[in-house]
Amino acid sequence: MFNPRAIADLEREMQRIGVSPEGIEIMARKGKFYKIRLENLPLKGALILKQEALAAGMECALPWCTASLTCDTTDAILFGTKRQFQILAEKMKMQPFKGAKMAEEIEVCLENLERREYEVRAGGWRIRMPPFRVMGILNVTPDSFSDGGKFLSVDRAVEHAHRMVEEGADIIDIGGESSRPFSEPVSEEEELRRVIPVLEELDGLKVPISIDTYKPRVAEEALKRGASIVNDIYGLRREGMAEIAREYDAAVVIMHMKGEPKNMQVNPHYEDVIGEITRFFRERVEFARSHGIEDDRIILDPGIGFGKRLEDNLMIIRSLGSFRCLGYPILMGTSRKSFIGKVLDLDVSERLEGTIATNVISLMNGASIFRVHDVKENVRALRMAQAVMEAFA
Ligand code: 7PJ
Repeated sequence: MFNPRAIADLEREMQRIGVSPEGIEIMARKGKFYKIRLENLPLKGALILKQEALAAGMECALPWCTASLTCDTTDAILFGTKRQFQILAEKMKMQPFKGAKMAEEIEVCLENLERREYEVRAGGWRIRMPPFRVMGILNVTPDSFSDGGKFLSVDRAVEHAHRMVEEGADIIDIGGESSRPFSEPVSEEEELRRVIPVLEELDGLKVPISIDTYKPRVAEEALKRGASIVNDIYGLRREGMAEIAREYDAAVVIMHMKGEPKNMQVNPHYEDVIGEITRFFRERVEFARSHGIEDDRIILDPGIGFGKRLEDNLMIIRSLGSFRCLGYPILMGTSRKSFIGKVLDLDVSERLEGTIATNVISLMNGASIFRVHDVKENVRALRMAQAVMEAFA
């Protein structure tokens, strides 16, 4: 939808034919095309919104029930240029039936969609983006689907972590419970037994460590031993997790998952996968904030493969940009996952190229952090993609 590169190219082309700086500024706003969805609007407010949108020369799509006046609330899809959105927001500020609230939502979303830089605080670390960041996966489980068992001994896990850092990993993500589809949970004790010795050996590592767990106690023990990010596939839904993240000033990855690993791939179904994940993110962000977790400690992750069909995963990668409306950096975990195997008909050991393709497109669509097994190869591909995206920008 909104492509900052295309705008930069448009501005440069105007410069080349000698357009004045003032003129470029005014006109560039008409070259930025956005789509924003507003939810749960009162019917009367939505009808005013539609009138004002049309008056500004843009569009506001509403469902049939708003024309027949048979619903009380509705969603709306707005699309138009940045200039048109600005005119619309000014007009809506003065309107009744939640006009001011809609105006504010439009302005906040517009600002977030244009945002290109994030800084995440994780314990004492500050993680700036861009550049993109790569999170290297360190599985210390006997049953992880792609490298299960390989890094079970502490020494080998530690060695692998160091190798990933040498290859360009900016974060090391340690996990002691497999969350592959249909897997059974492991006990807290077993998970601790797997991850704690590795964490102790990684003391002093020169990049931040994240702990891939949904168990508050495992998170706490890891944070005590130097981890600074809680990577939670349950999105802080387990009792006590938010409090612990807050207490240790950790950053949190809030991931979307439908169901649990045990049952998530049993007939997953969405009416509207992007809308559903967006609502989940909004609710979870509010929850995190209400527990004292600050905005610059929050990372969002749509949870590729967690209760999603092939078409859902593909749609999420395509539509990633719309999550940027919320204003948080986006993490993507596509590495070697089965949707790649389905498209390419390839076994898990043969999914590197597919992983790279999904990561490059996600980068272009606004993702900032990439969780991968193959650090060196993904770093190279993403750096190359970034160079093309930033050429002359
Ligand atoms: C993800 C994860 C992911 C985040 C796993 C696997 C399954 N954490 N942990 N995002 N996936 N944040 O690596 O295939 O996609 S475990």
